[in-house]
Amino acid sequence: MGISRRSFLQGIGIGCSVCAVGNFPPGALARNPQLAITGKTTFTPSLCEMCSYRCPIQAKTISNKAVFIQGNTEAPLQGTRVCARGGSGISLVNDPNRIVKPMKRSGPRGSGEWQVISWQQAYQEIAGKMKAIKTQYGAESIAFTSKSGSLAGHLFYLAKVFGSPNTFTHASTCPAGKAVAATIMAGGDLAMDLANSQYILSFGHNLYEGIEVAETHELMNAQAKGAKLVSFDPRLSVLSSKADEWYAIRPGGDLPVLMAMCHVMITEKLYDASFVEKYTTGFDALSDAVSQTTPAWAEMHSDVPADVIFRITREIAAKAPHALVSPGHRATYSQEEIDMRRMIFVLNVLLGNIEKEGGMYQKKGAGTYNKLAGVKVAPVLASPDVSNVAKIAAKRIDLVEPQYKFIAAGGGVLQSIINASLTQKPYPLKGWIMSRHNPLQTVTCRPDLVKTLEQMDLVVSCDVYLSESAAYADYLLPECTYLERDEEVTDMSGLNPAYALRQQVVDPVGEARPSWQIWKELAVELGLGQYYPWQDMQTRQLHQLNGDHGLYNTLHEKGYLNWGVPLLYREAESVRNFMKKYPSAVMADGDGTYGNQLKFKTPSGKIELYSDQLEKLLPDYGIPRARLLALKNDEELYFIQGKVAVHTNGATQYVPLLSELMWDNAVWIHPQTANQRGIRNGDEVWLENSTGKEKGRALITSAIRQDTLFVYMGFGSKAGAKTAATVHGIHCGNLLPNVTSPVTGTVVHTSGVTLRRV
Ligand SMILES: Nc1nc2c(c(=O)[nH]1)N[C@H]1C(S)=C(S)[C@@H](COP(=O)(O)OP(=O)(O)OC[C@H]3O[C@@H](n4cnc5c(=O)[nH]c(N)nc54)[C@H](O)[C@@H]3O)O[C@H]1N2
Ligand SMILES: Nc1nc2c(c(=O)[nH]1)N[C@H]1C(S)=C(S)[C@@H](COP(=O)(O)OP(=O)(O)OC[C@H]3O[C@@H](n4cnc5c(=O)[nH]c(N)nc54)[C@H](O)[C@@H]3O)O[C@H]1N2
Ligand code: SF4
Ligand SMILES: [Mo]
Repeated sequence: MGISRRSFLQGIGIGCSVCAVGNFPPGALARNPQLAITGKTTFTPSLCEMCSYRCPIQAKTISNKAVFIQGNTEAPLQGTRVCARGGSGISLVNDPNRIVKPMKRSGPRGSGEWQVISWQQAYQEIAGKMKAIKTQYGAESIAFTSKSGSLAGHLFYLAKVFGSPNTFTHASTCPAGKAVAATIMAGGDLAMDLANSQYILSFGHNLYEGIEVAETHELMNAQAKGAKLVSFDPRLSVLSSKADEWYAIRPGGDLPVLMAMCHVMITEKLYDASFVEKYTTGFDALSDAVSQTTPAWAEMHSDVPADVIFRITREIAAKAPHALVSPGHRATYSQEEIDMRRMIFVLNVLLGNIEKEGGMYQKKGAGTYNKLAGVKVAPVLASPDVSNVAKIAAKRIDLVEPQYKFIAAGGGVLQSIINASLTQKPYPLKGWIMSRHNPLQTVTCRPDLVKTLEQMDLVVSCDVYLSESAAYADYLLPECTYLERDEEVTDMSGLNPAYALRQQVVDPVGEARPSWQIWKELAVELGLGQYYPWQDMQTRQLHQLNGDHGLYNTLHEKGYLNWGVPLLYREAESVRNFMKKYPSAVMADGDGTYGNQLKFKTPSGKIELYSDQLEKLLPDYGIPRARLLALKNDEELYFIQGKVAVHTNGATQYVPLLSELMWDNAVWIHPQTANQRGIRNGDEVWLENSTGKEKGRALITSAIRQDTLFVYMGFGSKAGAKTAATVHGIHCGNLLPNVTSPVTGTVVHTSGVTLRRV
């Protein structure tokens, strides 16, 4: 594809926005007269929640008003850095348009007519309706959904004591693809040592816009030290613009390129044979599977030139093992998700980069670390103190098909709520309790989701705003923002053990409450109070810390604590440092490493390049076979999406500072594609397919393939609170049919659309 990365798009104007700030510059206050408050100043360490990455932060408050946020310097990878969204948390907490009292719908669903009610009335009426559904249809007829994290734990515990197995996180709309692939192959997820990598391939992992401050910063450091970054993305993302090479890959063309790279690695014997021999099974079956997947073949399916595939494979192999292929974060470009993510892990294995500097590694939590050190280095957290809860007999609505056996229950296949509701199979769903979740924006197929919500007897949303989905609820329960609540201790271990804590920075506004309190109080109203022996968050934290008051106080004071030295099992120097620090540590192997400690929770105990258990379940999926299913028809263009640096998913469009920064998601259109349709820059355009029709504004740019349209996700809400950023732009869920990829159960985020001028 002949797009040069120099012809960078005009008019987007958003760069990588991870900014290091000094210690609370005085200008931060002076520039904003609203914040020129005087009084007692405090600094509280906590965790951000402007996205679910939860970076360690430190918040400055004056007289109980949050005025400034920066990173928590106790966390080495964070420093003072936060991203634009993290810094704007003060705009969220101080926003007069937040929902701060419980509300009950007074008009039709989605109409926006509400009446304020008391917490007591909310609990009584919701509990009454839940009991009625339980009596008529069974407890399993209520679905509980939440973004994963500590909040999900409390909602899912309510589901459990109430008797419903149907709990879902956002996983099947986000990271489940790589998580399932890692589970099948390596028995669990692997993390990246980006900072020390010398050669990095990204297949749409967009770390300079889909920001996670620590990882983004590590990538910046690696590049500063001279690492080569190659980006495959159908459009020139900010990451692509900062890469050494960018290839405008055809949407869904990743699997062929990965298989061709694997083909070159094997046929040219560039792979780490001793690693493969010692730690893997299934190499011969893998070699067979990629024997025909040549770079020339991959070029036909991806538009990435064959000579480029040859060269890049040789280059990265030359830098092995200090090189990696990013497993990516968000699913899912095509129905071949499981094979695509598995092939990424395969390439990392062939590079022999596991537990090597600049490669992939297993996270080392306190349990593992202490065992190796032969002493208690870090505290091991106690699990929540909860009474025995009866096992639920009812089966989940999803995960019934054997192909889904690798999906973590609790995460589940979120979009099966649509299928079960509309087909009444395997049984009808009559209630939906959602927390920190905006499915109308973030799941798929908005029209079917509206039908799903309309046929429910009860819909409850716990949110900080009247989101598009909350607008379809019967009850809106206002959670206080992350700066107004305490939460459990979070495990943040990486190369060594670490914990962090979210703690209250300011008093909650209005009657907003933390959701752990809301679900506990609702449980009491349901007559399930006996399952809640704990008093408040402090008692839970103290229980987690095994009653260690000293540790409790230090964690509250610092907000983030880590122990020991970074440990990579297969790096002799790392192991030497570890053994020097802990004289009682397990002896190193003959070669001075902990290579023998590297184990994988798979049936063979090795990395399964070919998975028997998967092959038995689904003969077609046992080994990548590069069957590429069509993502669009011939008349259509590919429709793809991504994150923008200054917004989070379908959430921050409500936040004043961010809504003002960016309030529309223009449609990226290649000049030739626009010319053919008489479209000029700024024109209004229609995007349409069998799912829906959306009106947007054209951004003509050569930073995208001719056959592809791109928008940033999260705009164009059709209901809920109105801000500049919710009323403008393209609603992605209205252009995505409900398609699930096999084995991973993830929603496919690529579709086909037609394009014309309004
Ligand atoms: N088309 C398309 N769809 C996508 C994606 C895509 O790229 N394209 N990306 C996917 C990805 S990666 C993800 S992770 C999902 C995310 O989708 P969701 O899981 O729905 O998460 P968000 O949109 O981040 O936030 C959901 C809601 O949380 C509310 N909220 C914020 N803070 C709090 C809080 O402290 N308490 C409570 N109770 N509520 C709060 C916000 O107001 C918002 O309404 O979307 C996925 N959907
Ligand atoms: N600023 C910001 N940061 C965030 C978030 C946010 O909403 N905003 N969300 C957080 C969350 S929940 C997540 S999951 C991560 C997400 O982090 P990423 O997964 O890195 O983010 P996306 O922007 O969704 O990345 C998708 C990229 O893939 C490209 N793409 C689309 N189709 C294809 C294809 O077929 N092949 C290839 N190779 N590329 C394709 C898109 O153009 C886009 O650049 O970011 C986290 N950080
Ligand atoms: S990446 Fe930004 S928004 Fe997300 S948690 Fe970190 S600072 Fe907050
Ligand atoms: Mo995500």
